[in-house]
Formats: sequence, C-alpha cells, structure tokens
Amino acid sequence: MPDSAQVSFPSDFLWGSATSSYQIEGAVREDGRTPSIWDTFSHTPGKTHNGEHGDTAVDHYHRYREDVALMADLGLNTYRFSVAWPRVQPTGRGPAVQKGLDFYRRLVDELLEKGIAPAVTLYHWDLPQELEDAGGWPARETAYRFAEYAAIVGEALGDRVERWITLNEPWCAAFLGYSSGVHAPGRTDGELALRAAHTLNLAHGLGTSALRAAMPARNTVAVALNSHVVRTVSDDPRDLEAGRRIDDLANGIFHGPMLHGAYPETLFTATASVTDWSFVEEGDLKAIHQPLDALGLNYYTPALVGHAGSAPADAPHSDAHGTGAHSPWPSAEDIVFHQVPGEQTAMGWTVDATGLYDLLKRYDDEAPGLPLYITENGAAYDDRMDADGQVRDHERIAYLHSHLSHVRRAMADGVNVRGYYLWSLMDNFEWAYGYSKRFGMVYVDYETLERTPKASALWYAQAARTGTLADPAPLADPVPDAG
Ligand code: IFM
Repeated sequence: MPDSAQVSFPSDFLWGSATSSYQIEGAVREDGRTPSIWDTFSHTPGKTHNGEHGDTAVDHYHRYREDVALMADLGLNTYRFSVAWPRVQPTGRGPAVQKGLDFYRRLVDELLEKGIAPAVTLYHWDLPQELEDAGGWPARETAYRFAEYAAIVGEALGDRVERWITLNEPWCAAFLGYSSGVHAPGRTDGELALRAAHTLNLAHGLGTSALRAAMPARNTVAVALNSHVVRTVSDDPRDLEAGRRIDDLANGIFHGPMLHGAYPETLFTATASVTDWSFVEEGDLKAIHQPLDALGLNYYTPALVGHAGSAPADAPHSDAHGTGAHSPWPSAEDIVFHQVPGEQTAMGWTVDATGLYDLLKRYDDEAPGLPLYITENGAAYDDRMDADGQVRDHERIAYLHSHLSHVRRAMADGVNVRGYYLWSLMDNFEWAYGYSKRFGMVYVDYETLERTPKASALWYAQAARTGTLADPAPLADPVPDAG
C-alpha cells in the first residue's frame, strides 16, 4: 500500500455520504404518506431491537435544511438519498401525491444551492404495504408498479437530478426480506426469495427504461449492489464449489441478468430443489439487460465460506449470513460461513479493506471501463460523546483511511472509480438493530436529535477538501475544527 502522503485523488472525484428514507426521515404519517413494509414490520413485536421503529427516526423530513448545511460545512460535493415510495405514491399505484414530491424537490433545491450533487435512489426497502399485501416482490406485478413509480419521480426531478439509482441492495430485499425474514416483510420461504430476486431484476430493467423515457438524456442510471466478496477457507474443490454457489446466489443472480443478460447456469442447477424458475418469462432478460451508465457497489466486509465438513468443531463461524434455521440462502444448507479473522466493527463485521479492492477489480472485469461508485462503505462503532462534547471515533477514521486507500489503489491499477459515498451521513435507524448501531460520521443525540460531527466527519471533510488522506493517528485527537 502507498503511504498516506502518496494517496491523492483526482480533483473531479466525488466525495459524498449516503442515507435512506426510512432510516432518517420520520414523519411517517405526514402529507399523505402511508405505511411501508418497514412501518408494519418494525411495529410487529419482536422484529426489531427494543421494538424500535422509524416513526421519528432522526426527523430529517423537518430538519433537511440543517442536514444539507452540515454536508456543505463538511465540504461534500454529492449526497445519495432515497425517495420513500409510499410518500410519493401511497398505494403503490396511480397518481402521485404532490406534497410528497414537493419534499424531495425542496431537498434537491437545497442541495443544488449548496453545490452538492444529488444522487437519488428510487428503492431502499420501503415498499408500500398495499403492494406487499398484493404479493410484494415475489409477484411480478410489483416490477410494473415500480416502473410506473420510477417514471413519476423521474419526471418530477429529472430536470435537476442527474444521478439515478434504481434499487439499493436487491439481495437484502429478496433474501433478508423473504428467506431469513430478518428484514421486512419478514417472510421465510426460499422460493419466494428467488421469485423476489427476479422481480427486483425486472423492476430494475423496466425502471431504467421508464426513467430514461421520462428524463433528459444527460442523466445517468445505475443500480447499487451489495455484491459479496466471497472467499473460501481453502482450495479444496469442495470449498471452491461452496464459494461458487454463494457467489451465484449473492452476486450472479443480480449482475448476471443486469450486466450480461443471463442468470448463471449453475444457479439453476444449484436451486433446482427450490424452484424451477418458470417465473422467468420470455423477454424478461432482455428487459433487465439495459445498458447502465455506472454501477454502484456497497461494501462492508468479505464472506468466508467452506463446505459443511470444512468447519473444525470449535471454529468460530459467522451467524450474520449463516446457514442455520431461516437461512437467507435457499439451497445452501451444506455450506458453512466462517468468521473472517481480524478486528470487528460493532456489527461483528470484520474490517478488511482488501475486500473493497478485490470487489472493484472484480467489477472492472465484469464490466470493463464502466464507471464505478462506492455507493456505501462505512462502519458502526459504539460511539459516545465525551464530557467536552467531542466524539472521538478513531476506529472509524482508521476504517475510512484503509478503505479509501484501497479505492485509490484500485484507481491506480486502472479501475474507473468515480466517487465514494460514506455510509452514513448521520446515526440512524439500523433496521432490525433499531438505534443500537451507529454508522454516522455525525453523532445524533436520540433524545434531542441534536447533530454533532464526530472526529471522523472532520477527517473526511479534510479528505474531501484536499483530495488526500491525512494520516489517521495525529489528526484524530485533538479533534480539529471543521472549517
Ligand atoms: O444501513 C444499511 C443500509 O440501509 C444498507 N446497506 C448496509 C447499511 C448498514 O447495515
């Protein structure tokens, strides 16, 4: 690795942060918004940490001006947020609610005024409950509804937003939502998850076409995948086979049709006991395989897998994506997820920045030359505010430093990386973990909702302003001024 002094980024590199609607907005019953699957799920006893939900979240709906001002103070030049489908089209069909669209227009105008380029994600998991009641993502009709919704938002904001992302992490929406059930809507059926994956793919393709028809041609369309970096415990053919199967279920199932117009053949054989895939209709793959202007990659940690016999009896193995009851991986019961060795974040995810490098190299091979964005990267730590009002999140600075260094390394090796969105702008509702995990570079006091930039925000601000990565140790303490 180059040392810090040599790590500098091109002047047109995008430095941003990312959030999503349900995690920050609150105001769930205002201006015509109706419940999403996450409202229903989080209000169902036992589904989230302490029964926490996004009713108020961090009240971004009312505090967006303050939040945009914060981003401007930090010198960010882009911001990725998502639109809440049930705010814009409450039943998931029919005409739009003007007040819902107006909120996003005000937000976008505020960003533009501060010189921050908005990047809009259309779907970050808050499906209108009415659509779930009609079958949800396993029902192909939902893809057509998504295309209609994409056209509405594209028409409303396409004159001022140039960067568009159809879906965020369809793997989570399909597998955590419909197979393991740890995310909304909490269903636990492997076949439904595979159907959902296909409908999400179709929604991406139809949504891309609908967006393009509704917007000026200069705008760009991408998708944000949480493509897994799958490593195997050994080169034993049984472990390599386990790795390939997980790669199909995690990655090929989405990038196959989106980038190459086909599902991997090996995915069909590996899932034959779960489904016959007859839900894939003629013309679907063509509809999904739209040329993309860019690809978004979300990265947190790699996965380490092996065949069932690969686990020594006392070896620690990971439950996060494990294969116990209600595995998110239909048809992968004989595969073991091992704990990746090394330091862990508060999520129990191992810090391994080389995984981000490997991911970027892999997608440069899958789609040579396609502009790549890291649409999410970051870490949760048990941050606390010291008596002097400072949040000294030194571990997060080290995390960001190492990951950004590997981004730069990939760029030096010729990978076309154009920008980085830190997850997340501020602490927020971390899905089933409620408010117990803090991913923000800005600390939120959940009593007062006051925002305070952590040391990492100030470190990141310096990176955004100078295009270089300051050495983590000396900068982290004392906390420097933002300006
Ligand atoms: O908070 C989530 C985000 O909504 C999607 N990607 C992963 C983040 C951290 O778990």
